[in-house]
Amino acid sequence: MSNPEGFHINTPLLESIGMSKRTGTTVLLKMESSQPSGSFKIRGIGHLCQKVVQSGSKGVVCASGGNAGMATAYAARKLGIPAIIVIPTSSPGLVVQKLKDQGATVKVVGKVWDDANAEALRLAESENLTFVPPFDHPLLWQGHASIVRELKASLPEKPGAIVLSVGGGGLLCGVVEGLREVGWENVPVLCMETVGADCFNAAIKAGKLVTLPDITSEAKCLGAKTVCRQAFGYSKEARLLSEVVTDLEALEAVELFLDEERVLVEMACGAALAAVYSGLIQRLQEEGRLPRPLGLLVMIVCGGSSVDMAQLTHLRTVLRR
Ligand code: PLV
Repeated sequence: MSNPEGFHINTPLLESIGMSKRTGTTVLLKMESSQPSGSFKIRGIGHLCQKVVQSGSKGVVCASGGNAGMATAYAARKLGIPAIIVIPTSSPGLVVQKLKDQGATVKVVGKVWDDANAEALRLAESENLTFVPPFDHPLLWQGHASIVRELKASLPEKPGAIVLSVGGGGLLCGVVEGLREVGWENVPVLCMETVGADCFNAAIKAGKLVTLPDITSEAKCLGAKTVCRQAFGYSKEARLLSEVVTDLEALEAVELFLDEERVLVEMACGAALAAVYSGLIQRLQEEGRLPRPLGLLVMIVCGGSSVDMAQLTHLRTVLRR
C-alpha cells in the first residue's frame, strides 16, 4: 500500500516462527526490505526530497554506502529532478548499476563513506545541488518515525523491545522520535553494529563522539566513522542498549534469514538479525538487561540493495578463509 506521506509503503509485519522458537518469545519482522528502494531509507529520504523540491531545489546529491543513494535516486526519479550519488570504492560494485537503473549519475570516490561525503559536499557547492545527508537530518528522522506509527497502528500492545542496526544513527533517531510520538518511550531499543563499523558503541564507551580510524567491517552500509550527534544524545536519554557482533555472526544471520524467511538482506541488516541468531537476546535477558518474559520483540529488517548471490558468495569466501 503506497503512502500519502511519501514514497514509502506500509511494510508487512510478519511473525517469524523460526526466531520465535529460538528466543521463546513472539518475534515480529518489520519488513523494510520490501520498500521500493530496498530499505527503510526511502521513508526519511523520500520525506526530505519532497521538502527540498517544494523549496525549489533543481537537483540533489547524496553520499551513500548504497541504500541512502538508492532511496535518493528513487525519490528524485519520481520527483523529476536529477540526482548524483557518490559512493566509496568499498561499496559492492553491483549497487552502481542499480543506481544507474534508477536514473542517477554515479560517482565512485574515496575509500569509505566519509570520503565520499566530502566529495558530495563539494559537488553540492560547485553544481548548485541540494545535499541529501544519509542519516543526519531532522527531516530524515521524521520520515523514519513512520515505522513506529505503523507498528502502533497494527500491534495489540506495545512491544517488549525493538531491534535495529546503527550506521550513522538516522534510523535510531527516527525510531526514538516515533516511540516518543506514540507514547512508547520506555520501550527498550537494542542497537546493533558490527566490529569495525561500531562508531555508536565506541561513542557510548568513550562518553563522547568518537571517529573510528577506519571501517574494517564488511557491513559497508554501517560504515560511518562517526555517529550523528543526535543519536549519541539519545543514548543518554532513551532506553537504548548498544551491542556489537562480528562480521561472521552478521553473515551467518544473513544466511539463516535467507534459509528460514526466504529473503536476502545485506550484512548491515544481518547485524540486527544476529541479535536473535547469535543468542544475544537470551544473554541480555539472563543479565537482566532485557525483561523476561519479553512480550513482542520487533526486528526492523532494514534490508539493503547491495547484495546478490555473487556478493553473498564473495562474503562467504572473505569471512570464512
Ligand atoms: N546506510 C547508509 C549509510 O552508509 C547509506 O548510505 O546507505 N541498514 C541499512 C541496509 C543501511 O543502508 C543503513 C545505512 C543502516 C542500516 C543504518 O542506518 P543509519 O545510518 O540511519 O544508522 C554509511
